[in-house]
Amino acid sequence: MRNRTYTADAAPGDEVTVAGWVHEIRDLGGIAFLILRDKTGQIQIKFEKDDMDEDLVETGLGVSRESVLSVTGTVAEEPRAPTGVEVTPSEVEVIAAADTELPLDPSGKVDAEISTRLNNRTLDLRKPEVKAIFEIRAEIQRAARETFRNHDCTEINTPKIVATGTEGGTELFPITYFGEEAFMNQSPQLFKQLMAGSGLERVFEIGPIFRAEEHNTPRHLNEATSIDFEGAFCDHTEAMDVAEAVVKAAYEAVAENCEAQLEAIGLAEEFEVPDGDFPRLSYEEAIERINATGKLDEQLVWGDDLPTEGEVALGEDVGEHYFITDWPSEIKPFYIMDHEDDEQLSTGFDLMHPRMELVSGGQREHRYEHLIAGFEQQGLDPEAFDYYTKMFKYGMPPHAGFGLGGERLVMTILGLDNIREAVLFPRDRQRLSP
Ligand code: ATP
Ligand code: AMO
Repeated sequence: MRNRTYTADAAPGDEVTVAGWVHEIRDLGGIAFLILRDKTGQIQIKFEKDDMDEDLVETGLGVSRESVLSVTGTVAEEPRAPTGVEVTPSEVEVIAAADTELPLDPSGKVDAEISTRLNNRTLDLRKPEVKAIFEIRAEIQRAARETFRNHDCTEINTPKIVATGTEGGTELFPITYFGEEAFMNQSPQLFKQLMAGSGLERVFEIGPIFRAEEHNTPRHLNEATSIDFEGAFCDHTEAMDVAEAVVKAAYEAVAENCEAQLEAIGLAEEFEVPDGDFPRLSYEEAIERINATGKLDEQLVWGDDLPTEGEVALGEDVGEHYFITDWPSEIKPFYIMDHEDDEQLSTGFDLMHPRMELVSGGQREHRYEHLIAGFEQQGLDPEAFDYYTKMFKYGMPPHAGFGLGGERLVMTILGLDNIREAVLFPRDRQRLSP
């Protein structure tokens, strides 16, 4: 609508056309108020029944809640109105009437189960506190893009239909590709490495990853958004610096540019940007500290992967974002490089939020013979990865990178209980539509 004014921009004295949804109608008899809602807020429309055209009053007050309305009128100051101004209408048009039975109450007066909300996302996102999550998510992605660009990275897009997996065979979604077996990609891992060896050198991608994980938890999705980085001539410590910069930039951007959204979610007062460098603990220190908390039934020993309770215990102990470095080589993937002076120790790292893992990364094995040996050690057939491995024969520089879970970043920044709150249309074991 060419002449539409957002409700937040309607100023006293203006003649405006506002359009949006009927949030509420309060009929007090001789006077009635319609609250109209759009993406910027709400505005009161005043109907003085005796002084107004009958048809206009009937149209305005006869509509059902959540119908879409356009109202033309004059804006006046009114201290008793919710936003301090109100519109006296001269024209009212019902653009799209809503059923009187709604599956969900967008005014938020009636609580709804998450499944009802996800089944009716359009209505759910009319609630300011839900909409705010996705405005913040967009801001976080914008901040990530800007940070990568400031680190000389080029944004890339890699295929999501692939011939081979990289992050463990059990988590692949198989599909049929013109009669051939193919998979939904679990990670842009191999493609971003191929680009680190190309003329682009430093790349990033924000895109979907697909994992056929069987478990149903508040922090796993079967389709997630991965924020990936790969840089040529980088080691794992530089990759950690970039990961730290992206996470901090996300918090800073939210604090600076999303005041209204934080307000809507109820976080404006308590929102904090992490300060200082994120501590870097070795895996060995991490298991010692977890054991010292006494919170696990069994003590962890060198070589164990960290169980969820271990991550939680360590998160409570450290109390801020932290890295875990120098993991045992055997529990990191084939593409991660070992330390030169100790083959048992990898350059792999994780960046943890006190609540959960956010990032995995490391320096990559760029030496052809070592890479092939790594495949064999993990029981993978290097032939199947020929498209990848052969590029390591034509001048592959040392490189490092990471993958950051986009929804986990939003979830931890906003303190959301369930990762599904950070996705418009989540994919989990029970949910394939909408
Ligand atoms: P009736 O006599 O049929 O009850 P009325 O037209 O006389 O209706 P008012 O006394 O003018 O109603 O207002 C009813 C209520 O609405 C009051 O509590 C008043 O404070 C409130 N009110 C009046 N005008 C506005 C306004 N522009 N914005 C918000 N609240 C208003
Ligand atoms: P990893 O498998 O650890 O590493 O994934 C990286 C990050 O992605 C997020 N993530 C998920 N988020 C929600 N639901 C899931 N099912 C899910 N799986 C992963 C997590 C995790 O830390 N190729 C490597 C990265 C690299 O080395 O560059 C990889 O994919 O936040």
